[in-house]
Amino acid sequence: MALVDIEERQVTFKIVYCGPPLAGKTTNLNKLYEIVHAENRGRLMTLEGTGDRTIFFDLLPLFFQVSGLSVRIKVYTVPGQPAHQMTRRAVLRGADGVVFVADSGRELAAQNKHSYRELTNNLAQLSDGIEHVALITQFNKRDVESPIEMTAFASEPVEAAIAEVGEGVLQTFLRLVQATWGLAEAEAKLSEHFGVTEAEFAEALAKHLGPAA
Ligand SMILES: Nc1nc2c(ncn2[C@@H]2O[C@H](COP(=O)(O)OP(=O)(O)OP(=O)(O)O)[C@@H](O)[C@H]2O)c(=O)[nH]1
Ligand SMILES: [Mg+2]
Repeated sequence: MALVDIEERQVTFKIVYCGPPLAGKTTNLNKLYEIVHAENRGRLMTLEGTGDRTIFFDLLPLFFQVSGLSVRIKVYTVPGQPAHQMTRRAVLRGADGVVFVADSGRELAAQNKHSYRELTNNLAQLSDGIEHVALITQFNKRDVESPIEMTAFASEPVEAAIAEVGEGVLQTFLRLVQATWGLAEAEAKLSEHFGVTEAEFAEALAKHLGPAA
């Protein structure tokens, strides 16, 4: 559930990038950092082990204002390597929105499925119910030779990306954050408390976190 502070007029969302090893979770975050206006982001924290592998998590804080409401978005990535299952659970705790980054490599279809199952199991155990978390799948690495078909794992929305060159990165993120707002609106009546409609939020989100001029 999003952190809603009515007196301070502040909403905080936690977004987590999950998915199989080397699918491009950290690459998404790096590109997001490059794309977002400097005044709307904090420091990008990455914790990598050998060979650029995430060992704990990466974190990018983003923020903007809409109609006097302060919106803070904490964006995390989890480590994909099998050994880090406990870390993934810890980072996922309290997530309001999740991007599942699937790898489009043909030989990786089974690994995607396995990782998606682990994610949904974790979400079911960690949250009040998986339906309280916004979820989107991004099929990354669309540049590989004969990429796998883009089919949702359940009924979640799907986006294509080539994160390495920034393609689809912002689109995936904005769509997920918008869905996250939608869930929080349904549960905490944000528009009533803050006088910000879903359309106003979407406009401010795209304006402030969109590509730097
Ligand atoms: N061909 C191709 N390679 C990509 C793309 N996005 C990322 N990569 C490469 O995939 C590798 C893994 O990327 P990371 O972002 O570190 O993957 P990760 O999911 O964070 O990996 P872990 O933290 O170990 O789980 C790197 O060599 C990236 O350059 C893409 O769109 N296309
Ligand atoms: Mg990583």
